[in-house]
Amino acid sequence: MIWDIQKECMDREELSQLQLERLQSTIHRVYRNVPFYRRVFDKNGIDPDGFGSLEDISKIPFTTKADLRENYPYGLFAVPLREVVRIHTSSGTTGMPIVVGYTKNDLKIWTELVARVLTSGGITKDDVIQIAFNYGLFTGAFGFHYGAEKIGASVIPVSIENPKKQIKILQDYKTTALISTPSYALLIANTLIEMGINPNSLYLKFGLFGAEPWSERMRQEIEEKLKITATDNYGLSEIMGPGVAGECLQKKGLHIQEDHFYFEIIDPQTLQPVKEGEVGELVITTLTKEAFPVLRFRTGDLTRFISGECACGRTFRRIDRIMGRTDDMIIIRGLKIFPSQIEAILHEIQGRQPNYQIVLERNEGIDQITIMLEITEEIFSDMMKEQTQLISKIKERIASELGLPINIKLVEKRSFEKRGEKIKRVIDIR
Ligand code: DLL
Repeated sequence: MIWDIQKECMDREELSQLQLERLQSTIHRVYRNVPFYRRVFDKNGIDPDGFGSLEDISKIPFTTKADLRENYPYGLFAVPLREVVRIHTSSGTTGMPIVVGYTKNDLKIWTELVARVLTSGGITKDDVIQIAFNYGLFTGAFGFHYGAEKIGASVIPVSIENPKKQIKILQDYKTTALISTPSYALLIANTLIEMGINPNSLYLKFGLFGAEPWSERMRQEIEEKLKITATDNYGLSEIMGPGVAGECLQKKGLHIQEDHFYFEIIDPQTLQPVKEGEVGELVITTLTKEAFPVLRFRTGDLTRFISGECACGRTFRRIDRIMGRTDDMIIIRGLKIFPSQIEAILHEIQGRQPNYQIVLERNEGIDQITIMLEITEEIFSDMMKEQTQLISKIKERIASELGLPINIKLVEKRSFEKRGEKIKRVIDIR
């Protein structure tokens, strides 16, 4: 049996009706229970009864990360704390974390939605799932854990460990699916190769990866090195955690869970909806959340809607893989650049997924950009010539393709190893 797929195959009209009813009830709930939203509605003269169609959502101002931060820790909860049965936080790479709560019903829905994305990534009750996300305040591990149990798979809650220990468990426990960040999966794959272990000797078939940006090239590298099918999973704690969107085995975009969330894509500058298929910032409204509902939350994540039907049969729309974050856009000397553009060039030159950090500094009023790039032991330990050649090749390519003069600093292998946590690519100390 394919778990619950019928729910993702709704007729569009029926879906819009369901979304509207759920939106109306969410609006009433937040107006009644969340002083922040009541103030927003009253200040803008918005009548909570004035939502006769989904398009009316455009009357509501966007909710930003700053709004959530200002209400730290519990200011935006729509239920009393005694109704809350679980608390997580956003990973908080910048500033204060955002505290999110779940009622019993929220956890039930979260579990169901994760079960859906696991199923769409190929997982069944016969799988043995190794969860290599950090168990803690981060939503990744617990989210996948309960979803996988709901399907009836066998869950191994390894959490983050050194890659050799992960590999021992992959081998001994006959793991069939790995769940982690893509960069950690690649670290495990590279460690496997260094240890001389043949990936075909493992039982691994599937990898569900997410929580940080990755590229199609990186997917291919992971799939080849681990001999698996790898799918992309997207989510964020402010909305729920993993389970917001996930790829099916077609690997042509991530299906969004439209019966529980309303998705918009806007131009981050004009704040108007982009044209169908254009890239913009993803905005999400929760439709069923009880403890921590949010209206028109600006995720900061850049993507686009993918049009057309998916061969898997799900009718829920798809978004493209996250292309970057609005706040990761590097604006330097008037040029707008995303780390993914630099990454693609590094990948091509090195022939494998690069491990790097981009440092932005200001020297005597002039912005400088330095790429700290990890290199292999061979290149690092000897051969000044090879190092110099590599540096000038990268400099030339970046100058000609992005029009940007850069500095490069080569660093030893594993300088940025983050043991499975999210990798931060841009350090701005200007
Ligand atoms: O990262 C939830 C999650 C856990 C998703 C496990 C998937 C798998 P946060 O820690 O709140 O929640 O971080 C959310 O991470 O706004 C994106 O910028 C980024 N992100 C999440 N998934 C992806 C992805 C979890 N598949 C923030 N591709 C989001 C690119 C992603 N970026």
